[in-house]
Amino acid sequence: MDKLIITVAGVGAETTKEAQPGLPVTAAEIGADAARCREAGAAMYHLHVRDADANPTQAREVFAAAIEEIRKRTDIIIQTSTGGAMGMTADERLQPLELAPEMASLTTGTANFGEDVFFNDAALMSEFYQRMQAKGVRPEFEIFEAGQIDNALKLVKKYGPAGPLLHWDFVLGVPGSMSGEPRNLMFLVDRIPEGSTWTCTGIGRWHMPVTMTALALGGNVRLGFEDNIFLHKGVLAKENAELVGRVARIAREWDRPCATPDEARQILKLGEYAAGQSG
Ligand code: KMH
Ligand code: ZN
Repeated sequence: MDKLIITVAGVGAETTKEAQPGLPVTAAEIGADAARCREAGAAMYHLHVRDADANPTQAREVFAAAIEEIRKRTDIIIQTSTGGAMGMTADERLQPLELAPEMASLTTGTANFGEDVFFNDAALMSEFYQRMQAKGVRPEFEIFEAGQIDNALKLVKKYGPAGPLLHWDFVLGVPGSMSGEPRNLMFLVDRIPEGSTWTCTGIGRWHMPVTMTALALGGNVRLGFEDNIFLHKGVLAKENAELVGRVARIAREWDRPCATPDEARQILKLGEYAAGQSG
């Protein structure tokens, strides 16, 4: 079994400082957070950024500042969000790709998201996917519902691969979408092609059930304040690294040490793909 890749979704677009005082929002705070998470066992950082008022933004220059602060401090893999926040346009959401990050998230389908709808129609998905191919950015397919796997596979069939393997992230427990029951994760993992790599995250109370199921199945895990702000029921985590440390500790007890960022790059075969390559 490969080493465990822990991804930290440390900022998100929906979590507020009021709800989680430890939420990193400035570029320097995000850089320091990523470095502490890396020390605690994380290999990847799923990056959202905030403007001066701590509101979510997809502005390229705000991403650039956060990436610079992360890079000053750590070698963690940076995966920029193309999901952004509810109601953003496709053009806004695409901006961080201009910085040619190592990876970026790509949701392949529309999903109910609490009281809102996270909009990703066929035209948007195709455009995002092809833009990632052109820039040599590895997509992480963010799957909230089962049919989104089929949509991702259709993109690969139509436009060609965007890397030597497919990497998936199952996001379970968003109100309005698939829950984090073990049987749901097992069903999704069963449907992705042989040779894929995958991670998963449980939203809110689903954090630990999804994490433990993933460890049992030999998958990877994502966690952090985008997805869950609590260490225990009613007890806020002090920082993202505290959540990383707990999962790293449990995994070690199961003889599954954490991958370093470079080990994760090898497992995911990052870098084995040139910009503009397809087919
Ligand atoms: N903020 C959510 C609406 C992503 O990063 O790609 C979407 C999201 C997905 O966070
Ligand atoms: Zn996100």
